[in-house]
Amino acid sequence: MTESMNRLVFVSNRVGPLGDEGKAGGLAVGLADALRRRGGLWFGWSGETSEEGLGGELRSETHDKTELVTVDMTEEEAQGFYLHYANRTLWPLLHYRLDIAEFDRDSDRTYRAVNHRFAQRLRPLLKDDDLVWVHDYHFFYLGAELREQGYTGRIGFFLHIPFCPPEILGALPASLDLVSAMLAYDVVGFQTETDRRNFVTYCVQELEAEELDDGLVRVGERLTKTATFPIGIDAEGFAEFARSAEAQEHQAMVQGMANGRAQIVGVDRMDYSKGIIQRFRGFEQLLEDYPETHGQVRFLQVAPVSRGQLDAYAELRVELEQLAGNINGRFATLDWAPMQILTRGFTRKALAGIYRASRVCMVTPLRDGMNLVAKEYVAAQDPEDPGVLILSRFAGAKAELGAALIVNPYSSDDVSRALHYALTMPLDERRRRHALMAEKVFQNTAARWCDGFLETLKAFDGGRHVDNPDDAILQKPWLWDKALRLLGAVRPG
Ligand code: GDG
Repeated sequence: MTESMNRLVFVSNRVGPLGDEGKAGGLAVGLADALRRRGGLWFGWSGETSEEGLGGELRSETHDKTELVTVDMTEEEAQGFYLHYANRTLWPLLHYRLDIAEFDRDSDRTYRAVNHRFAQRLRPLLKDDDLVWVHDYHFFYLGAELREQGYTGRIGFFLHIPFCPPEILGALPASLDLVSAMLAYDVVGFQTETDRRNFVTYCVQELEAEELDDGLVRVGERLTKTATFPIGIDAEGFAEFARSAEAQEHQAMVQGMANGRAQIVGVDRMDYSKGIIQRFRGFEQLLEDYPETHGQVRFLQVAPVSRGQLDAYAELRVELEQLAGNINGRFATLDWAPMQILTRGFTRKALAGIYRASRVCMVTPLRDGMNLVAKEYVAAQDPEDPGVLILSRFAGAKAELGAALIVNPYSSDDVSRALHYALTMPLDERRRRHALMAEKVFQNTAARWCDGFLETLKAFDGGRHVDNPDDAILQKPWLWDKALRLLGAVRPG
């Protein structure tokens, strides 16, 4: 573990919760674990809107060694920045969904303005030797903005979601500005090598960057370090959850409902990237192709509603509920309903019990940065009698969990065959596959992810050969010229 004297500063769209009863959201789960151990400052949006918005009062709460500082947005800021640009433009685009990504100039402006105002509010809280770690697709421009406001300390960025190939990213009208601004960070981290490569390829093809050894990318005088840091979970903690009284209660409940049938589970924020519709079709295909499974299996999909204000998400919910209804209508008998969908959330302990009660877990996203559910399922199993993980080839987790049954989530045949194989897999094969996956999950934890990123950030000073901070701008002529000139054009006031 890193013994660092530098204060840790996290920036992410939403901060907390630090407790284990937390809401759905992989980023919160990973960061809360890291901060509980190391302490520091966590800065982000309060989730509230007010008239003053980002110009309003900062709210601060202290939990042990961690200070959570939040600020509101105005309704307009929240709409343009969060609902529109982050979730209607960047989220689909970076998940390779050019077909549903929406591009418009106003939300692009609001997104940049919000990044600018966040930097203005954060800047006075920063000390020169802090390690500033900015998270995710909400803050591509924040590092460049902090630099412009004179911050010369180390700033790293980690992208929790995929980074799409240049052929797709190029459709974003602001892609040049966005990638240029990313180069203001000292370290840019990705979940997988595929994501990192897509980023570097964009830099080389579109920004005439030079790719050097050790993940370094040079554009003009500017050096940026790129690297992969696959995020993990607190595996020991989660395994303990799975043995807790609350977990056992839920395990017993699920097993009682299954009534001797093999339990299949899916757990996802309700999001089109998670491939839940395709998964339902794969399950339906199983019932069609293998009639002997009738009355013998039960599929539970836990899908807490997220981003419900967006049409695409509201429509997804309707479609999923209809599809589940159709499958039940088609195959159910008087004493058996093949599937159930629950749109409420559970505590993490309850979730651990549900995982442990399930013979098979389907993690079949169409595209996913990592997918922590896959790792949680592995950690929650009884190693003597473990369940089987079915994992999409398009989840970042596939790089570490190759011992899962890997499927193409778009192919109902593939999913149905994998399900059948999982349901009939002998105990020794289940144990063997589980042991291989558990080794990774218990080794590559959230703590290791955090330490790995911070060590890299602390060690790297290649992008900051600046003796006199006043010279900083002169040393990055390309960056300032190309990226910040454009930012300047949209800055409020
Ligand atoms: C993003 C990236 C990346 C789900 N239902 C409940 C609940 N959850 C928790 C799960 C898990 C988390 O939510 C979901 O994490 P994922 O990693 O699967 O997905 P995203 O939310 O899309 O996260 C992803 C992640 O960031 C981290 O970098 O892995 O690729 O998309 O922890 O357990 N938690 C509770 N009740 C629920 O009902 N308490």
